[in-house]
Amino acid sequence: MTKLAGVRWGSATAAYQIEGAVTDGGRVPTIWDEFTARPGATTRGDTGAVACGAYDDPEGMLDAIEWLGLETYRFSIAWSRIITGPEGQSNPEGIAYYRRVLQELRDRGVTPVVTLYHWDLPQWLQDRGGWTSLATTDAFVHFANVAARELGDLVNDWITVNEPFCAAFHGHLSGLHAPGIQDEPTALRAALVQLHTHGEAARALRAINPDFRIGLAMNLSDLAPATEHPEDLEAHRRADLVENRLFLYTVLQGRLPADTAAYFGADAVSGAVEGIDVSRIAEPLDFIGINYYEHNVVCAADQGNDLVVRGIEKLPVPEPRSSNGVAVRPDGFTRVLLRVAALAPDLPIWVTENGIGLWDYLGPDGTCNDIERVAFIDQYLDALADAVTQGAKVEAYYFWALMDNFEWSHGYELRYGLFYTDYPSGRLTPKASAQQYRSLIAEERGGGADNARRVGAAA
Ligand code: IFM
Repeated sequence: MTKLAGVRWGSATAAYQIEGAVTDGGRVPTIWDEFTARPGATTRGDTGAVACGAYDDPEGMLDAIEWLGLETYRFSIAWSRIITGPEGQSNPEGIAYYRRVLQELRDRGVTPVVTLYHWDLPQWLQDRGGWTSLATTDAFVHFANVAARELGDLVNDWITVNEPFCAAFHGHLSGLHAPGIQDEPTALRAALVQLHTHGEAARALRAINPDFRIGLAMNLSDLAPATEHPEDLEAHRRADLVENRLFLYTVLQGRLPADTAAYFGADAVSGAVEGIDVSRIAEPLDFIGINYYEHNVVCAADQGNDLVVRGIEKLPVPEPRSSNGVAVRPDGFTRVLLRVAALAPDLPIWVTENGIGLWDYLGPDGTCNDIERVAFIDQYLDALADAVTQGAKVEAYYFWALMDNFEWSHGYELRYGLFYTDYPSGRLTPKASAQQYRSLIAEERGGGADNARRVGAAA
């Protein structure tokens, strides 16, 4: 694995997915509290009310990080724990919680990367228009300023927004995510307001400390046309516009892809950019965060079967695939990284998420033998090495996730963790994949199995 010598090894989580304690510590309600209360919104009606209990007791999480020997840990801070309402008051209890986690990470030699927005918009902002309103940008910049001032002595690396595609198109078109709206022009506006917010927040953070490293995390999918027929090529282009180019090109180039108006319509585009200077979205980045999960083959279809992109059908995904039907295609990971590298050759890439959702379980001996995830890690790290060999400047890799957590509309059924979470106790058990990732990190950091014992706490 020496081709990956320069890569920093990490894992990731997000606030609503792990913290629980949604009414404690001065936290105010978010769109996910409201959404999960709707009948049928999530599998079995699961909510993030308890999750992994990381707010009440972060020790298990911190021990897991140390046991793995992670060099870096990516997590999000909940806007709703830091700013408690329209007047912009900050909440000392929320700030104290994150300071404690950050100090513990520092004491354990782990570099934090903090995501500011991982989908948990305060409900009071949703009530005033949410991601369709530029007032949300102002509120976010205020939150970013408070976070940077209160936590900036313990954090140098910031991610403004996570996966704006999902927050925009699943939150406002498919309706699978909070706030559960189903309207295409609204989704496009939500995408643009988030990108605009990213640019404004990046400038605000830099003004506070020019040494901060700032990026955003976008999920990009690897898409292939089913055939070379012009209709399928056009279907592929449409899917690529909505899932990839709208975000990637706009952030890197400061202009919308040329086919945006042809797909969404001129009126929707002019509504989406109202009050926004698109060129300012391309604020220079210190790194680009790439979350990679999806590979799909698409063809043209009148009715279509995609909840977001019109006029396309995604073909059935052959084995191997995750428990929720996502293709295991490491070659797609290589392609996505090389695509980004070709567009921005000098920009460091941080793989801010990569992982697989499985219906994991503990066997009678109390262990979780997640052989599919073990194979996944082997294959995807080979794919990462291929991309690096071909010129992708990858500096960091964060496995999603550190531990099983609240998987949005899938609730707790679908598990992504290296650690198995026992709900609701929050007890963590390392899966076979955690053992594997730990050994790999130890080897990469130099020192093989002996070092695995040194860098990790006792199991
Ligand atoms: O759990 C999510 C995460 O919050 C965002 N990226 C994809 C993960 C797996 O679905």
